[in-house]
Amino acid sequence: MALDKPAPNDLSAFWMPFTANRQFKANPRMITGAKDMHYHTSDGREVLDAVAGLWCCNAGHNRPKIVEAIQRQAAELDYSPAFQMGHPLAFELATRLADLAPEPLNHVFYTNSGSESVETALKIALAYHRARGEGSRTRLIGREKGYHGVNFGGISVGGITNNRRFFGQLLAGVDHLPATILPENRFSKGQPPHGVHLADELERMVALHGAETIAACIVEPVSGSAGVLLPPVGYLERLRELCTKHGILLIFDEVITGFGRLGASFAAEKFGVVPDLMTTAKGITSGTVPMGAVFAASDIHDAFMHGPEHVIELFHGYTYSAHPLACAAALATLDTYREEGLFERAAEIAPYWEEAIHSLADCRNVIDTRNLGLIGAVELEPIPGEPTKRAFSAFLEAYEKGVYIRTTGDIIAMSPPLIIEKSHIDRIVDVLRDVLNGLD
Ligand code: PXG
Ligand code: PLP
Repeated sequence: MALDKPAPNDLSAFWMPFTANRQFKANPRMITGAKDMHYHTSDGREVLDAVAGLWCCNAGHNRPKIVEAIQRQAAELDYSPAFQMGHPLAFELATRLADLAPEPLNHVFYTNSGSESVETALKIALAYHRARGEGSRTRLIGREKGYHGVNFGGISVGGITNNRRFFGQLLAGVDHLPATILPENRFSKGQPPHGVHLADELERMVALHGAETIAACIVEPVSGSAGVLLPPVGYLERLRELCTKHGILLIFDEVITGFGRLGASFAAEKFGVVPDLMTTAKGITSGTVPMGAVFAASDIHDAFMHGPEHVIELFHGYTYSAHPLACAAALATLDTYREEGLFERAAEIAPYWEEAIHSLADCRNVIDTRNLGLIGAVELEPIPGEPTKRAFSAFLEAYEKGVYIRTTGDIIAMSPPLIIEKSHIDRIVDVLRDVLNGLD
């Protein structure tokens, strides 16, 4: 039981990621266990997980089939190289993943995180054009407020100011589309109606730089980290159209939207818009073992399969690409998703989730509510001169009341495990209403 595990009394050595270290260590929130929809804390409480960890534990926590697969694999084959060597699970998993993805995304390159998936996709895009004799295509287009992980390529195409401003010049030759934020879309249910024209900004970039200099355009189909920014109706279709017209590769960063989050295997399936490259991570193993995967369309993969057969086609890869534990976890995760019909379940419960999120619209300081699939956001009016403080207070209060939410700026973001029940949704909303109406 959680209480049997004492909290450590020296917290100083661990430099925590994306955390106010001094504030946390003065008043730590220590998680010691988890099961299904809940975390267990060191002070013996159960906390309802409204975020699926960090948008990743889509099957819920400590699911038996996944746990057993990891345990079994650790005892059978702990590690094997993926450079010039192989192990069967890696191939089995790639086939399963390719079957899950829309045509023609038939090839899978393994990584260990979303950040690595993004670097991999950007490098494949650049090398692809070069392999086809279009080496002048070196520019990358991202989007303001986009999140593509924390490595140099990812923060260069990303558009979250604090993730960029401290780290120098970043990659050269990057431009950004505008974020899909329009005041007239406030309180929209599902995809907002206005803003397809924002995709036309890509035409301006083509006019400015010349299509022959642009390699790829990367967007999150629904952006998560910046606070749940949704694609207006028709927007992704328009981006696809323009990329095709100008020979620009379209990359969907599906690190969050992949594996059922929107009630479909991928956002590409949900929206019926297929990119040339698709980056994934998180839900691929339901967060249990670090893993990512980049899906490539057949023509992209095939463009590399020329030249002498003894020569490496792509000079890229990670020590832990196709790690056996990750492959075993991913296969068991895909089994769990399929056997429990979790993507369909997410789609079925999404209308209830939508109503629940929007029922918070009349709470104190709420300036927007938005949702899609099993993602929801509640945006608060910032306290003048103290941005982020109001939402962070809501996070602390909700945690005390037994619900874990996530905040970015003054936006509360939620993305629960796909096993969520209506009673859990009711509890999240009741606690949030209480918290919001009790805050200054
Ligand atoms: N792309 C997207 C679209 C992401 O959401 C990454 C890349 C990077 O993945 P890794 O595995 O390197 O973290 C992400 C990750 C949050 C939050 O609450 C979001 C992410 C990670 C941690 C917290 O907003 N997204
Ligand atoms: N740094 C050094 C010194 C290495 O030898 C390696 C891999 O061999 C790396 C970094 C890259 O590590 P990884 O393959 O886990 O990304």
